[in-house]
Amino acid sequence: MGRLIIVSNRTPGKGPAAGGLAVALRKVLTEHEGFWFGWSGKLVEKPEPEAVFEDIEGLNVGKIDLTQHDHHAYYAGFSNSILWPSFHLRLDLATIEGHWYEGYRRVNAQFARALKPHIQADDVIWVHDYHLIPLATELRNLGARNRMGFYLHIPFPTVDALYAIPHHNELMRDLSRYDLVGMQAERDVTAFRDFADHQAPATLSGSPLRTVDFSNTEVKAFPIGSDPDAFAKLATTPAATKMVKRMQRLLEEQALILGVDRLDYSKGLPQRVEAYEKLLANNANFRRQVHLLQVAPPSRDSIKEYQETSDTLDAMVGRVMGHFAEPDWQPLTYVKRAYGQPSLAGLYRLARVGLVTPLRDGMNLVAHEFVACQDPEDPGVLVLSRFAGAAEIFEDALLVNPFDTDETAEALRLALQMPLDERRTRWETLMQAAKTHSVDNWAKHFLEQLTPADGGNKRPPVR
Ligand code: ADQ
Repeated sequence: MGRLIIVSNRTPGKGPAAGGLAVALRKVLTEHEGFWFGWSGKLVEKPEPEAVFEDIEGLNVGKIDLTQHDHHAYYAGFSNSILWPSFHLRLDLATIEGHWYEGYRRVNAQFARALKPHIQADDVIWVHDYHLIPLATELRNLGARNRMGFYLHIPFPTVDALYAIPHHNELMRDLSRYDLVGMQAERDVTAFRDFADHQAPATLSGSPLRTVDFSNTEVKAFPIGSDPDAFAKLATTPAATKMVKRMQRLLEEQALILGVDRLDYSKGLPQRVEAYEKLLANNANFRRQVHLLQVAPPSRDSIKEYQETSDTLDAMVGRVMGHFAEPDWQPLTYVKRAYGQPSLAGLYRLARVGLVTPLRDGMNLVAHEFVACQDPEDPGVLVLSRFAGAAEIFEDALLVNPFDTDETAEALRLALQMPLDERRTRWETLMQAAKTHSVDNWAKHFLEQLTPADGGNKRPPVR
């Protein structure tokens, strides 16, 4: 294959990469040359039309600036107030403002205009996530005939939720301009096919344009993962061990139940606290024996629905504390900030239960990281939402319906009382799955599929 161009909303910054994804893609880029392209993070009054290229710790990065007005419509607006809630089946939390779509398309067109002059004929382009669905259309409009792949990090919506998104047909046509569309899970591919096979009948206008032709687009599940070997190592480093020791002193003999999430309504945090409340209410013997640590740094807090989730969680945490805390015992700790990977790895290792209960999630890397950090001799138990993509590969977790807080409370009880033999057997299978689905394998499989030995088809420009 030729060079690889990775495009995402934000380009990676300086310093240690925040997540496994950035590390894995960085590795792929060093193998294939090429560059990473995206928004610089800067808002300016009049962006330069040309991208600025910079070497960031050996990685070639092309960036553009955006206007505040466009960025708001594209990011907080269409991407995160329409696409994110709808794709997570939270139509009740979607806000629809018509002009956001224009801003979304404007930014995608701006990305394409700045990127096109840097594309060579045999470059392969890999576009990431829901912010950039129209990018292939915009690039093909400018004459690009390269192989292009798109990876959706979040779940694909059911047909009805998709129909609730303004301009959904254009978005689906945009997806048909990619050669390969990668999804997290089989359920997402099924939902996509459901749309492709049963497209809505023409409405009043009867426009024949309503049918989208996917005959040149391959759609497949490529479940993402973590770097389990790196996390396993990290979990026993001095930095991780320091965290473990400090926590052990605080916890004394209590079993730690751990939640780690961005503060997002899709992560099911209020339901999780409610399940914990039920565990304590139904099993008085667990009081003073267990402790829930929920780490949840705020995200997207300019969006009203995120602030509301934060307020709801504050109130629930206060309720559980008020109800169960004693002068010398606290049932839970809620920390609203992010931690570095070494500290997280230590917490994962110490936890008796990893509580990962999103209402809906593309994959959920916290589940992978938790599994990778366990002590093989004395592993903790993963309680996992069946609505996370991770449930398709971690069948040996205790799978729960996160809406059913009685069921989650019962899973917590089983996890806390699970005998060592069963914990080991389950963990071994989970760790095997985490290794099979490592982030390196994910990137390798996606790129192999995107770049067939014969070079694949050359698409004609759109116009
Ligand atoms: P996210 O919704 O951000 O990602 P997730 O996969 O769970 O969700 O987490 C991403 C990363 O953030 C993990 O590496 C985790 O360690 C880190 N993280 C989360 N909370 C943290 C905290 N409190 N402190 C420090 N680090 C924290 C989107 C999709 C997911 C999909 C990923 C990758 O929503 O479904 O798994 O992309 O494709």
